[in-house]
Amino acid sequence: MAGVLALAGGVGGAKLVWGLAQILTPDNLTVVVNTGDDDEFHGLHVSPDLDTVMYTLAGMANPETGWGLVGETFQALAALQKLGAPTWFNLGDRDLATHIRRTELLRKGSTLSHVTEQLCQHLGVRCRVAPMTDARVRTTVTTDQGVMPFQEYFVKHRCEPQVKDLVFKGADWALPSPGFDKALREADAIVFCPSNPFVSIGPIMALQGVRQRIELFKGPRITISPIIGGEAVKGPAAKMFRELGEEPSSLAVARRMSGLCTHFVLDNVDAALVPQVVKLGMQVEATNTFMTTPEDKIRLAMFVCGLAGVSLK
Ligand code: FO1
Repeated sequence: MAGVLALAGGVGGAKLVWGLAQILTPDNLTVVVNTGDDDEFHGLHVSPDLDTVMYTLAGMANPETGWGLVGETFQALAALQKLGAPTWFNLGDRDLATHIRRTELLRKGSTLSHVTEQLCQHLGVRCRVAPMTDARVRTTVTTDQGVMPFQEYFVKHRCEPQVKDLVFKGADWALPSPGFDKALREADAIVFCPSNPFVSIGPIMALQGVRQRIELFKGPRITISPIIGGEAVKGPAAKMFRELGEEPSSLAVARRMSGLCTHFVLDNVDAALVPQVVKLGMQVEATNTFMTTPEDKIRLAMFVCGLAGVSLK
């Protein structure tokens, strides 16, 4: 049984993934993660969304930020700063170990899929976690302040520049990773976690053949809207909608997912939008999608698995 294929970006997606991992057996959950945000810092390959998902599943994530490790220190970064290195991207001491290990294995010829599998195994993550692709795909943001790599836009400029366009460099030729490919063939249901539709789900959909394969997928395909009451729970999704010419709402998310999804889950506060989303051809459900406590995450995961018709642990 292949169960659920969950597609996720960083913090928001990781919360639902954690809930799914509590209620599904490990062989019934494959998590495929955006790698368009990946970048190199201090010569090290950093995969922020993969690490957010991995640390969350391992119970090691920093609960305040959602990314990085709990109880982290930043002595290496302070030392790098003293040596004149740019340190706007906050890499913690223990987090650096992940990037050193990943970079070493990649340099020895491993794929990002294999490295991710190894890291997850050592951290005790039991479900399958795979990068969206083993090829190099990089999200670049065209803004009123110029074109910049995603992390420069997100962290260095705190998402302040006005977004004019997003390009997923390399995506046209990038094939889905072996784990993604297998899950697309074998999963019973696909879940689009509540991640940024532009920069988390967008790069995954831009990979060669993926959109078409999801459109043709036979089982339930369920999106959980990352927009609640016109605002993103975290991150720049709402701002991006505005800057790219649309009012942020669950309806705007649903329009982007129309044709890809069979089911759309929005928050109770957006229940008035249900009839308009139904017109887009999806089964629509309203529930509490705001996740803070472990119970919230498990409850939403159970709701989603109920729609997906997958059996629980
Ligand atoms: N996000 C920030 O807002 N500031 C940071 O300094 C930062 C450092 C960082 C280090 C490692 C890592 O895995 C993630 C990190 N993130 C940081 C999060 C990351 O930039 C974003 O969450 C994602 O790329 C967007 O999903």
